[in-house]
Amino acid sequence: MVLTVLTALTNCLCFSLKYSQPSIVKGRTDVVAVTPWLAPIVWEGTFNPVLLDSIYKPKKISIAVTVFAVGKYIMFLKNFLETAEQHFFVGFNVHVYVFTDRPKEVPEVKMADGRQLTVRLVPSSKRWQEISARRMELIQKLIDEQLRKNSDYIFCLDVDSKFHDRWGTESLGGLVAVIHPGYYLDNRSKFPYERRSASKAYVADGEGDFYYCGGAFGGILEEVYLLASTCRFNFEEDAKNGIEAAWQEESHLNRYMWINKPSKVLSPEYLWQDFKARNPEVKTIRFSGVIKNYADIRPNV
Ligand code: UD2
Repeated sequence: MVLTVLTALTNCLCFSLKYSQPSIVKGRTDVVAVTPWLAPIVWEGTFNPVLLDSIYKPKKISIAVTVFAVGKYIMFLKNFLETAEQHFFVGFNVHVYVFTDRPKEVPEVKMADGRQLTVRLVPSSKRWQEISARRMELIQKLIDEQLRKNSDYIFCLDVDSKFHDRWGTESLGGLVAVIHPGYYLDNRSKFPYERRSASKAYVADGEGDFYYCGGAFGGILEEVYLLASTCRFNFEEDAKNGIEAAWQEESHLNRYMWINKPSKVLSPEYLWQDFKARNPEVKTIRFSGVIKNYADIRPNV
């Protein structure tokens, strides 16, 4: 009994914290903070970061991050890594896996204790669609070969992006998806899902919950493993039939999340786009895609 109580106390530091009393009748009223399947939708003002960190800190969790920087996209890596040091799971164990064909150009970025970077070599490609889509296969392999030994959670992020504000323990969950900033005010008939029924990424009219980003997703290893292996399988099945989904792996991810509902949904604060003006409900931007000239950086148009 004494042992049980002691274990419970060391599992959370929150008993020693003073924080405002939570309410179930007062909170944000301008946004929806829960999906119809009861997954939280994370917005600024819906969580207490200090409380959450105090719950996760004693668990000594480890977070893996994958980021692909193939060809000219290597130019985005420095900013991504430097801003991750300032905002992404600060104070936690983070292991960044950089996939690149240009290992010599990986910048030196000073990382805090408990944080490290590993470079994994990948072949170059003449088609950006292939680079983007092959990420699922390489994420699946990384989990198989490496991560089960040393990580609890994984986030898979686009490199042409940077952090501006906290992205931390509030984002942890089984299967985590980010709502795309471009479509969250639209009717689902406008979502750019794959609409050809011959594709394994097909989402029919009148179906789908949200439009999610291909540029950020994550969760516990086994959930992301299932997502990555399913999307990879479906992508390859499509290829055998001469089909490439409208938005490559993003289309397959959207189909997957429709069938397998995410257990946590991150609001567009977690992947905004720098060219877009901020909407009033977006109180902070945590991570955003930088403005880029596709013609300059992609290997093909
Ligand atoms: C969207 C998605 C992206 C992906 C793509 C469809 C967001 C913010 N972005 O962005 O994740 O789903 O649509 O395929 O949701 N890359 C390289 N080298 C290249 C090309 C791509 O390393 O030559 C990597 C890099 O990590 C990049 C990612 O692939 O961040 C996605 O490519 P993108 O940013 O060009 O795709 P984009 O802007 O169409």
